[in-house]
Amino acid sequence: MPSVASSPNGASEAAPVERRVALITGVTGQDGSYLAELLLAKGYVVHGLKRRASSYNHPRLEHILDQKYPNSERFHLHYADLIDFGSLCAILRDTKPQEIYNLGAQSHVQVSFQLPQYTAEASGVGVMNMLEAIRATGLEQTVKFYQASTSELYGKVHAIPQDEETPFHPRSPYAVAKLYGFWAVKNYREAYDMYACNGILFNHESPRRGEIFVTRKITKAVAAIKLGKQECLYLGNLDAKRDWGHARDYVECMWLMLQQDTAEDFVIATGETTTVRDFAERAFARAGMPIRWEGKPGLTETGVVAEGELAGKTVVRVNAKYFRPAEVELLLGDPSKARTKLGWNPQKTSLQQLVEEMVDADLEMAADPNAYLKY
Ligand code: NAP
Ligand code: G4F
Repeated sequence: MPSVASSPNGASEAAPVERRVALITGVTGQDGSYLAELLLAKGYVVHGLKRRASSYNHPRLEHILDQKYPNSERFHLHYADLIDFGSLCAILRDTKPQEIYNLGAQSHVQVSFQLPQYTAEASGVGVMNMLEAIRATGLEQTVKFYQASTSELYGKVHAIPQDEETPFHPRSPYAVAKLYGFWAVKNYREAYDMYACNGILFNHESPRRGEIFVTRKITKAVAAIKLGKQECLYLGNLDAKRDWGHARDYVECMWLMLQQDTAEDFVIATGETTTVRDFAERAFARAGMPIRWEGKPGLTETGVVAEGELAGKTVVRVNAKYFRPAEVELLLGDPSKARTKLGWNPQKTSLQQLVEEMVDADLEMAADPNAYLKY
C-alpha cells in the first residue's frame, strides 16, 4: 500500500513510494538482463553500468528500454567501467544504491588465456575497485554487495560434488582473477563489517547466452544447420562435464542472497552434471536431427545425423583450436545450503527444458532475426 501524506491545503494525497535502488554492473550481459527484469518487477529503481563501445552494445536490454515495457521509466543506463575507479565513484555518488550486483567481467575462460592481463583487471581488480568505491562514497554500512563468483574456482576439483567448503584450484587466468575477487569480498566483509557475499554459481545458460559459450554455440549451429545456413559445428573437448542451469532461475538466488540478515557465500547449482557430448545430442534431437558418434573419441570423432532428411550428413567435428591449455574436466555443485537457507529450488528448470528452450529460440531467430527481441 502506498503511504498517504497531508498536502499543504490539508487534503490527503499519496506520498511517493520509497523504492529500493539497485545497481547492476554487467547489466548488458546474459545475467544482467534477467536480473534487471526481476528487480524491476519487484519495484526497484534499477541503474545499470554500460561500457562505451563503437557500436550498439545492449541488445539484451532492448525490450526494457522500450517505453512500452511496464517499468521502463525505472531503468537507467550509465557509462562506466570496472577498470575506471573514478567512474565507479561517480555512479555510486549519483545513484546511492542499497544493493549492488557486481556481474561485470571478462567472462570467457578460453579468451582469458589470450587476454590474461585485461581479464585480471576487469574480473579481479574490478571487484576491488567496486569495493573501494563503496568505501570512498561512504556507503559501506548501508549497501549490500553481491559478487558473481564462479564454479571455475574449483578447477581441478578436490571433491565431487563441490560445496562451500571445497578447496579451490583455478585452471585459467579467468579463474585466477575470480579467486582474487572472491577473497576481496571475504576480506572486506571481515575487515569492514560490510554486507558483501559471493555467489559461487555453476554454469547457467539461456537463449541470451553469449554465442561463443558452448551451449549457445551448439544450439545456434543446430538451428543454422537445420535451416541449411551452416554445414558443420566444430567443437573442442566433448567429454567435459558441466552442471548446467537456467540463468533466469539463478538471478533469483542472487537477489535472495542480498535479502538475508547476514552476508554469506552460497553455491548455486542444479546438483546434476552432464557432458558437452550429451548436450549436443539433446540439441540435435530437439531439432529433428538425432546424431550418432563415429570414430574414436578425439580429433577424428564425428557426429553424423542418424535419421531424417539429413541422414548421413556429418554435422559435428572436433577442432583442436577449441581445446584449452588447462581444462576443467568436471563440475558438479551441491546446492544444499541454498536450498535450505534461501529456500531456492535448484531443479526449477531441467536440463532437457533448458536445451529445448534454447534450440527453439535459436530456430526462431535463425528464421527471423527480429525474433531476437522476444528473448
Ligand atoms: P556475460 O554475458 O559475458 O556478461 C558480462 C558483462 O560484463 C557484460 O555486461 C559486459 O559488458 C560486462 N563487462 C565486461 N568487462 C567489463 C568492464 N571492464 N567493466 C564493466 N563491465 C564489463 O556474462 P554472464 O554469463 O551474464 O555472467 C555474469 C557474471 O557471472 C560474470 O561476472 C561471470 O564471470 C559470472 N559467472 C557466470 C556464469 C555463467 O555460467 N553464466 C557462472 C559463474 C559466474 P559488454 O556487454 O559491454 O561486454
Ligand atoms: O561454455 P564454456 O565456454 O563455459 P566454461 O568454460 O565452463 O565457463 C563458463 O562457466 C563458468 C562457470 O563454471 C563461468 F564462470 C564462466 O564465466 C563461463 O560462463 O565451456 C564449457 C565446456 C568447457 O569444458 C570447454 O572446454 O565446454 C568445452 N567446450 C568444448 N567445445 C567448448 C567447446 N567450449 C567452448 N566455449 N567452445 C567450444 O567449441
